[in-house]
Amino acid sequence: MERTLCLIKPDGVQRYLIGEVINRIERKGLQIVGLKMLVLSPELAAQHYAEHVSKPFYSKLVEYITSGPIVALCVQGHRSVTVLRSILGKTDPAEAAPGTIRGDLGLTKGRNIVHASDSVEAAEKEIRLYFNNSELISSKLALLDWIFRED
Ligand code: IDP
Ligand code: MG
Repeated sequence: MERTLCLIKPDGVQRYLIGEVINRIERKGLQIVGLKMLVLSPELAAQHYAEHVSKPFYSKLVEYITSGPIVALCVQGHRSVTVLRSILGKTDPAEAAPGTIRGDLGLTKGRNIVHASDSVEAAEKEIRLYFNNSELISSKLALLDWIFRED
């Protein structure tokens, strides 16, 4: 089963949206196999957002993501990378579709509540930044047969 990384960013935590985000992930049928709360160091933020280092918004982005506690989730399930990105919605919450986390709960890119890996390769790298193997659960959901059936 594919795995991906989700972060509930500092605004999501401060706005009491941890449960809301987790609820949407679980209701979709994806499984949370790793979960922790932490404050990102500038070093880990730089590793996480290395691809954006030359962007004009980079320093603000690092300030944002290190501004308070975040929740890191390792999420597992059928096509979880694509599915989780669609649950989140477009990067800019002003343009994100209603029904998505960003579309329903956010307004601007600088406060867009959540992160999700954008490819399987990125997911593997990002999961390793936040979790050791011993922190990830390998058991399957008891109800998986009722959630997932090969097309
Ligand atoms: P993503 O989070 O949807 O994958 P990316 O393009 O990877 O979007 O950008 C990473 C994060 O950087 C975004 O989630 C957002 O918080 C922030 N960001 C992206 N573009 C801008 C911008 O133009 N201004 C301010 N912040 C931005
Ligand atoms: Mg991204």
